[in-house]
Amino acid sequence: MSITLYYHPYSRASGTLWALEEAGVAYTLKVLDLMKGEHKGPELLALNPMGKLPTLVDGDVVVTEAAAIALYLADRYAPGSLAPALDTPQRGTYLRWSFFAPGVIEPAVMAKMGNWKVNEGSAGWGSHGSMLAAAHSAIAGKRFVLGEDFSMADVVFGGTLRYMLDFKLLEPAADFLDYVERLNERPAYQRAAARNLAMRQQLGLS
Ligand SMILES: N[C@@H](CCC(=O)N[C@@H](CS)C(=O)NCC(=O)O)C(=O)O
Repeated sequence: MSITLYYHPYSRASGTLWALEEAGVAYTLKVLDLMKGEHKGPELLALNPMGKLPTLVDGDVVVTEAAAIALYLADRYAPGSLAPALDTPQRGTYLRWSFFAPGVIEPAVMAKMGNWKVNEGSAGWGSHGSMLAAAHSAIAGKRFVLGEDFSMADVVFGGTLRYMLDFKLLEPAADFLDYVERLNERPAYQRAAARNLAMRQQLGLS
């Protein structure tokens, strides 16, 4: 089986590269130039009708959505370590914050940036303030989302926080910064960051 990640270094696929490094699997990057619109070409559209990155192909399996890809890799290649076993209480916490990142943090931040007028009771992401309170609670008094143990939920949840902080889309609260600092110490993250940087340089982007 071979794994291919459709990728661009300035996309969510850069976070998927971290997930792949954590999972410790071999993979090939297929670079699609977002500036040239290559992601809207027939090759990617046949795999992902959204024409978006990341898209992962693992043998006959196609997985899209950055969070789904990360959870897939953990279940498939690191069960019981990066993904808590199905019958453990940690599983609920693991899923909760993994879904919270794309389902609540991302749209709540977009809603605030775009000044969207929505009914907060109907919108799944609620209010920006309640999203923030919940996000702080996820790591309160803990090293990682599950407590002492790092998991793929940290790649998803923590990766989202890192992105939001880097782009100044979230206030740099001390607990968020400390948590991201802990994540940045992971050797797999450092390998991914180095590869993302090398890819940007190779593409003449930095
Ligand atoms: N919901 C998707 C969003 C993917 C997404 O929006 N990717 C961006 C790059 S970060 C993209 O491919 N944009 C190009 C486009 O839509 O034209 C996920 O979480 O993976």
